Amino acid sequence: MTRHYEPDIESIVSGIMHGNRHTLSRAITLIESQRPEHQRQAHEILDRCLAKKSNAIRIGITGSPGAGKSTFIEALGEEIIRQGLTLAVLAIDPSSQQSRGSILGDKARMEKLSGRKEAFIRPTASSGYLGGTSPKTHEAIVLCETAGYDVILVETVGVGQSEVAVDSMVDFILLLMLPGSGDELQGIKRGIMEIADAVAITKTDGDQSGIAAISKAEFEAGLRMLPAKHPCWQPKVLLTSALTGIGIEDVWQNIAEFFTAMREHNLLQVRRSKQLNHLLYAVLEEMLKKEFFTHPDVISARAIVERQVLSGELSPFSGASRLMEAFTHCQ
Ligand SMILES: Nc1nc2c(ncn2[C@@H]2O[C@H](COP(=O)(O)OP(=O)(O)OP(=O)(O)O)[C@@H](O)[C@H]2O)c(=O)[nH]1
Ligand SMILES: [Mg+2]
Repeated sequence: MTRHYEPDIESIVSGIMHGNRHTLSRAITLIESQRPEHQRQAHEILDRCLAKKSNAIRIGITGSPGAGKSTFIEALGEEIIRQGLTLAVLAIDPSSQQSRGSILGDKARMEKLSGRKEAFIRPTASSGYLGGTSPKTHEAIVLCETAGYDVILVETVGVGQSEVAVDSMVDFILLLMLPGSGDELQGIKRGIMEIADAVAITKTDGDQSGIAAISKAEFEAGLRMLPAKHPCWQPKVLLTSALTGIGIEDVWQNIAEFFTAMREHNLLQVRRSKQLNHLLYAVLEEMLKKEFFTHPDVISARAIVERQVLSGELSPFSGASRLMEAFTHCQ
């Protein structure tokens, strides 16, 4: 069976290495597939791709639904291309988690960018993950790097926990906030602020500029209260508008400064090692879960155990142990 797929894998790997977009897309589809044989092929492709060194930088763009992430990426993408660089955008479709956003919508919002040969845009389904980040996103990043893109941008919706996942796979996190959202600092956004390497206040055009200046001061004060994420870096708050282009160049400049500082302090390599370690356990966790829930003995024991737990006959703890026993008995 393996032999049957070998020539295919060979040509896929070679296509990716030569920057063939169609092949890259096909390989990402394999990564996203739930079918075991596709997973095996994807992992074989990834193994080969990981062997190729890449100097790409990985940037996560996060923010609430409608904060302006896709439009911002379109503007930042133009700036990146202007710098003579290429970019891949992994836009995570939040539609399965939230009612807003759609794959088609994102493609339309990045219309200009998707027409550029220097840019590769790939909307991906969030497949039930909070904010859409899963090991699969990390794997897609690796493929885009192998295809030779200089900058990888990952768009995720900020819904609390998801940022922690995206933080484990990118080097720099840009948090996009709407003007007047300073009060969100008290609640859920605090966690996001802790992992932000920069905050961009979006849509500071029209009559928003006054409110934006107040928000900037609020976010700066908020950031000062937080422990440093990296000893060599103090996150900044920048005023931006994807509509007028205000601040977009400054954001890119800030990102470039970050990477210079990280390289000077040898921290980028440390971060990459941590990312690989995280991927190892994220993939392992996926494999274990799949193995567990598809095990025939677990499947047949589940209905009984669930019923017993719900009727109070069994505690959830004993129920979980019972399922575990069903799983490990036949190993
Ligand atoms: N005035 C103004 N409007 C903007 C700007 N950027 C985005 N918008 C508008 O804000 C709305 C949402 O923008 P998107 O880029 O789709 O936001 P998003 O964060 O990607 O949204 P989701 O992916 O659905 O979470 C759209 O109607 C945009 O036209 C800006 O800089 N200025
Ligand atoms: Mg979007």
